[in-house]
Amino acid sequence: MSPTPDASLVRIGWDDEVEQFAAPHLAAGRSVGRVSATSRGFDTVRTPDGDVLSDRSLARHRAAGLDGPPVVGDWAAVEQVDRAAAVVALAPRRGVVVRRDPGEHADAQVVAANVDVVGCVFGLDRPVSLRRVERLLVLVHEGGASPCVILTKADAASVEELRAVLDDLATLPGTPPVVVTSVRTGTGLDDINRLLLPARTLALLGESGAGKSTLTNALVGSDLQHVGDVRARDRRGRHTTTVRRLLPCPEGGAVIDTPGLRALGMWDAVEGLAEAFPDIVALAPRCRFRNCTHRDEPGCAVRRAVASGELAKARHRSYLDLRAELDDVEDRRVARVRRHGEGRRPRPAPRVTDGLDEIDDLDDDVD
Ligand SMILES: Nc1nc2c(ncn2[C@@H]2O[C@H](COP(=O)(O)OP(=O)(O)OP(=O)(O)O)[C@@H](O)[C@H]2O)c(=O)[nH]1
Ligand SMILES: [Mg+2]
Repeated sequence: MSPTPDASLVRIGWDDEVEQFAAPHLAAGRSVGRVSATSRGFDTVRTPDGDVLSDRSLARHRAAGLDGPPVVGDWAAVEQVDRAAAVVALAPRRGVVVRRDPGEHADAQVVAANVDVVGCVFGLDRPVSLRRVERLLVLVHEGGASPCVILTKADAASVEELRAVLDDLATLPGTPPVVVTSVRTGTGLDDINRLLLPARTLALLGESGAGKSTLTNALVGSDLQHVGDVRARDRRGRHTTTVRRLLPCPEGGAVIDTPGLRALGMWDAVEGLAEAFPDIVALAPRCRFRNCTHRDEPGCAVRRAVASGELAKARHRSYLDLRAELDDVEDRRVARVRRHGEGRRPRPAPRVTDGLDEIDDLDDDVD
């Protein structure tokens, strides 16, 4: 019979699948917990015996057949190696956030693992770009988590401004759930708390200054995360958060706070693209050519829909841009595989970097 699972881990998502992964490790005297922070060289793993600092140089992820080192949200088995601790196995990941590594454009970067809901966070103190929302949705769909748009700082927007943003979001087919919040007035916090129950994981993604850490603090009920003010000129943030961190919430569930995204490049998100653009997918069978790219082919039903006003021009443009970016990623990936003298598959393992690598200035490549 397996021992009773630790209540604090059950509250942040320990379930039967994790139990299955954990059983042989526990039997072998290792501890199993959830990665709550990653930084250069060390990963913090929350275990029933407290936080364990695992030395990444000792982690045996390659030997254990893992794609890369642990990321925040992973369930990990930790072994004592001499006087240090090392992660020796990771549970299969469900619901990941993967983007193109901003430094290495032919690599993937897993941002967080075992995520149930991704909150795409936008501050209402500055314009909300529908194109950014679309881009985030593609990424979230591809990773298998549920998307949710979180509009923060409701107290900083007029009723008309809020209405305009909500109307814009409503034009997206299959509009994701939208939650409007303000930490000043408490608006929407109950709704977010409900997303976390009973033991779900919410990852917050968005630009610097959007209010991710402020919201995290409100959800965990304590000022654990640093908060920075935004520039008066353009309401941009100052990249206050530099590492990803998973924090348990008092009622159950966990929130993952992440550094502000400067670059949100696509990585292998063809399925995510299709899910985020069901309107274009629905039109495609009416194109003359089965492999129509909806760019300039004759008899293209998508372009016809744009001409007739059935499909917004900006949405078509957005689709084409994201598609081109994915093709570019694929070309680079294939070129890399060729350079390494392998076949097209299996693809090279995504390289995983720690949160500090997010700090590279590609701020404007998103819109
Ligand atoms: N008026 C108002 N301001 C808010 C609200 N939430 C956050 N802010 C402010 O927005 C600014 C940025 O907040 P942060 O939580 O640091 O933003 P962040 O998304 O974590 O930023 P990075 O860590 O840089 O990515 C701070 O000055 C907060 O006080 C809100 O609900 N209302
Ligand atoms: Mg922050």
